[in-house]
Amino acid sequence: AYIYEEVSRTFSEYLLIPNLTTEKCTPDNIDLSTPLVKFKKDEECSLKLNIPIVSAIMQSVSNDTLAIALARCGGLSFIYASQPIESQAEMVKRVKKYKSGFVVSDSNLTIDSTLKDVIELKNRTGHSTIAITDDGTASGKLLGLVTTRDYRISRDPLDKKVKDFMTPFSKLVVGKLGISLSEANDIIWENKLNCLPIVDDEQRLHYLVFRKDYDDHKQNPYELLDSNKRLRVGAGINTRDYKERVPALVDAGVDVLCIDSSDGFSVWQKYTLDYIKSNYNIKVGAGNVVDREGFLYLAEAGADFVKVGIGGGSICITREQKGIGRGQATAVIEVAKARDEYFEKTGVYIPICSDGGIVHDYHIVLALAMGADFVMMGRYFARFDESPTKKVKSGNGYVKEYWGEGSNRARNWQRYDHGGESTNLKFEEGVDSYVPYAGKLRDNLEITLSKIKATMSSCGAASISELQKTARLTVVSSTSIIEGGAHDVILKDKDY
Ligand code: MZP
Repeated sequence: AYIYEEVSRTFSEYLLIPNLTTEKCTPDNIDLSTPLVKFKKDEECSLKLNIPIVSAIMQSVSNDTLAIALARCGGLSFIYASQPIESQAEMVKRVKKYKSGFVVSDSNLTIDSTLKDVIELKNRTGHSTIAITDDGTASGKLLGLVTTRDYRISRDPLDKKVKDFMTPFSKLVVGKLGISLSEANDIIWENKLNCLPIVDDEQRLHYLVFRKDYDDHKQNPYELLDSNKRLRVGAGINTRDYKERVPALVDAGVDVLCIDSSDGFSVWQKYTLDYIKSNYNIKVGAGNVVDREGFLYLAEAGADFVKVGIGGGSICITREQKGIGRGQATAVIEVAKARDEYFEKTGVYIPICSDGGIVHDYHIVLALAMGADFVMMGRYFARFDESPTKKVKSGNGYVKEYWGEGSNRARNWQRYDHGGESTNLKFEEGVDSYVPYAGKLRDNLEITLSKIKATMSSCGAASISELQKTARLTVVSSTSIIEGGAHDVILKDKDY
């Protein structure tokens, strides 16, 4: 056997050493965009992320709700593959149908509707504003709006409150009376407005049409859209039913695919890539691998990006069950080196994704500094309102369910498939667990991104590629890890 001389290390064993911080890399100047798929030297990458974060291909993480929330913040979800083809394609379609900035159009309320109908709809949808059209459809003429906000619509054009509210819009396009709700949507969309004033010929205000997502949404600068203004979405696939699954996902409008496997260094991945590349024009990532050989195999097989990581996931017991895997930091460092050499040799840059094992926000920066182009996370996202799992009361707080794809609960045997006739999960490689509930994705991600930018600023890097080139990392001793937390003080919020 070949024995590697160096120890296999994980993220917590490293720290970054600050570089000179300048005006160039203040948090406001930091660019978090990153390539998602391969591109040639001197060419623009055709598919980029606005932030270097994607969500895991897991039942307990990436459904359409989470995909919409994440794409609206600049990242991307890969809708989980361990479900029937039709339901996965439906999820993709729902993300592609979502039009950020859409005002309420599912009201089905007409002028004959009662207040009870309106209240029922408000309670059911959680929308703060309901539009009423003459025929109850989005193309009908707007007759009125019902809102719970205090800048309530007034039919009185002289109302001072409304006038004040309208002032900031005076330079922007306004809708004309008689406009349909869908026309209003288009104007809101085109002009990136949160609210559209509808006026008559004498510019007197009659209605304000709000964005559906007005409550929690100011236009997000990171929002991940393509040319037809739809959110981006990815989907996982496996090496068994790809001949049926891929066409359905492509028809549904998926932007990018990823072969999902716990061990991607296999001929099954090559066969899957061969088939997709000769029949479809869609980008597809492959993995997971943890070394140079695995990366080169998938690169040669045509992968558009390569995912790195075996056994580091929070719910993963692959290392205990099968004895395979590698410390995530060591795996990323080696694969990134192979990726850079491959780029030197061929002029083709293949992005790599560090998948699993991110415990602290700063681990994301470590992964990027070590050469990853983006990270994939499961546990992180499972904690949020938007993940598909149950929120359960625990003590004084809440937890959310989070289970691995290799657990008996998910039974995703295709992810752990070694070929042959067997179509069963023979033994578990993942656990069923809880994670602490953390609220809305957007609020948490904002904090994470601020931390990433603060760290990059300290490292003197204004972009991810600059961080990859200039970062300096050091291995830490176990005693210096203790020094890194609060120590030798009595914390005020602890009971003694
Ligand atoms: P984490 O973010 O929870 O640490 O790790 C998520 C990653 O763990 C996933 O993207 C996937 O690669 C991996 N995973 C998912 N299910 C299992 C399992 O059941 C697993 N063993 O290892």
